[in-house]
Amino acid sequence: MGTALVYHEDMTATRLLWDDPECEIECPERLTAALDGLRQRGLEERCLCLSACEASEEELGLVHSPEYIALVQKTQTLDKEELHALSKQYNAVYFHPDTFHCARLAAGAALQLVDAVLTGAVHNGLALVRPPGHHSQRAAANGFCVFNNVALAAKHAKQKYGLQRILIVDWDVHHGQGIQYIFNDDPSVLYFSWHRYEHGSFWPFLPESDADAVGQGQGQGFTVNLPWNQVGMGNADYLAAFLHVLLPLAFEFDPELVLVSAGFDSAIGDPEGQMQATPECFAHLTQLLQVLAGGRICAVLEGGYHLESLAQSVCMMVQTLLGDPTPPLLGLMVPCQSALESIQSVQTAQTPYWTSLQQILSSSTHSPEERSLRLLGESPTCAVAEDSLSPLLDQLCLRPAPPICTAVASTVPGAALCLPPGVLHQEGSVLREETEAWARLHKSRFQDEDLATLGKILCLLDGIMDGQIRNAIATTTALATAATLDVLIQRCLARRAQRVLCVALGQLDRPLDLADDGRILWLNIRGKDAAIQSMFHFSTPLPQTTGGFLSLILGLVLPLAYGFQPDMVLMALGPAHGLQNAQAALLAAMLRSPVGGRILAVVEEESIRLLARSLAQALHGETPPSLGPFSKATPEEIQALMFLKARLEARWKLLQVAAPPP
Ligand code: Q9C
Ligand code: ZN
Repeated sequence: MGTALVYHEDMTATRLLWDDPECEIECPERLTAALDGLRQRGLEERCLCLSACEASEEELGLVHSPEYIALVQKTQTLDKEELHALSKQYNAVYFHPDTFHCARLAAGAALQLVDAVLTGAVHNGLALVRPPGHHSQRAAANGFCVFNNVALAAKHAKQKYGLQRILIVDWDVHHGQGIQYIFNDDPSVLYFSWHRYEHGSFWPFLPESDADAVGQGQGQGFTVNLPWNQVGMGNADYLAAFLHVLLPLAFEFDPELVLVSAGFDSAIGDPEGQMQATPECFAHLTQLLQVLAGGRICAVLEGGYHLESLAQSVCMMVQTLLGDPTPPLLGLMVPCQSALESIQSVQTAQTPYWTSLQQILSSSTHSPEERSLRLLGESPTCAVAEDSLSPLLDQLCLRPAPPICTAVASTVPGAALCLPPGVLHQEGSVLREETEAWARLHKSRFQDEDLATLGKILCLLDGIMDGQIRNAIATTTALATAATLDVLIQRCLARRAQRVLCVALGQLDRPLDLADDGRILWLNIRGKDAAIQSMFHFSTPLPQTTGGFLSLILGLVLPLAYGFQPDMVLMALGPAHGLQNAQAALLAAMLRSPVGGRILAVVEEESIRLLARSLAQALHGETPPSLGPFSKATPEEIQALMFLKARLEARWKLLQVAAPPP
């Protein structure tokens, strides 16, 4: 099981044969640049490489009319003048004698990828294709697109595998109106697209690209458009869109397969998009999607016209599909005013159809007027920095993946834990004297028999901080959990960690001497009421509904974690933590993204037998099990969350979710 890469060299054959400044950016070098990038980083050889085969006419017929297919077929025999004349009948399209062959390979590649994932040959994959597909319609080429590769993939998954819920995430910077039209009234395909819109003044200039286009008939609520009304959207804006719009809907929808219209013209440097998101952002977007649909992700290349930016973004995505840790996200984690307004407009349009959004909005504590004033005062506007590209592309961090993925040190016999293969037992320990010195600081709270365990846990922590181990699970006696967490925090700081995020569940008191200097962010999930000690220390109850739990993770924990940018996450499950298996796994899986996987989970030993396996699987990169059927958050759960968000968002800007208009 791994990652498929579907490609065929023939797809570099089609190219523009006449002068056309609009079309010249869609060139063969796009594919060779992406592939060279994958080769240089040793990523291609880690994939299962599949050679693309042409889609059959019958397969093309899943989306396109017989007349249109015949017309494209005919272009094989046209001369340059005839090709040029035909091209002009469409918007932003060029034909080449090899277009039919390439476009059939591109569609075929998308179908093969779906087959590879749905037969279980691989977990996920990327089809590197030209021409792109998402603008293409039943009987029309459009925007460099000839056949709609992703729409064909969705139809194929429905028809051949009987899938009932498919999520399409279109992160290309243009609106994939072709996909929207094809599934407009189909509730089995949830289509999400963000796109440069500028209030309708950007190509393809369609009113139906706006947020109020939600689908029709049975399909209402299954088209989700997020129009960007300014250029310069960056990492924080894209993250906010995922955390506050796409992921809540996606969890509620519960897809069986995720298709990504993976256009990288939404990345920094692209002449079409003029956006600012750096290549690592696509690693994060990919990892966030990996918690859905059992990790079944099929990505198909769409746009992306800055060769260097495209190649790096493709590498970031493939690296993440392969399971490597995400590099840190650069930049201030503050969404811009215009992005917040766009997010708000989608929420308003989609609220009638999605329970998960209704709750965020209905309980907003701010009046709309107060809200827009505050946002105006606090949030920067988007701007494209002149020479921002090369430094950002240069400093792209490619930390090597640690040799050991997940390690465990347990007070409970290993056999009792049913750990998945590939998880290593930690035998090493730091020196006895060192352990004793740390324990002495907390004399009353460590028993003699705890010392051996503490030595091993400290060794795990060192392994993670030194890049030898990606992440780890440790158990402690219930009594020693708080003291252990205390020691771990101190040792992180002693080892010069800049920022440590502690997510403490259950009865774990905040260490008394915990510094409030911004180096520790302490979130305790326990008890009945939310409480705030400072901008870095607070607590909130554990929701009992799936809706409440998801809102806690997507609406609070992840925005805080991304805003804090920790070097290390300590996730502690103390006495009476109350987390179920699937909840613990999801929390661990999602906390990996903002910290590049560096999590040390400390679990009191009473619950470890139940939790160890799924926790280890999640840290190891497997998709967490389902939380079960979606249940609506209770008013109390929402109230607690809103209480915290309202007070914390002045410091933690990724928490911002704009209120609906009056
Ligand atoms: N400067 C894809 O990315 N030209 N197609 C727009 C605005 C057409 C983009 C002109 C862009 C088509 C797959
Ligand atoms: Zn595009």
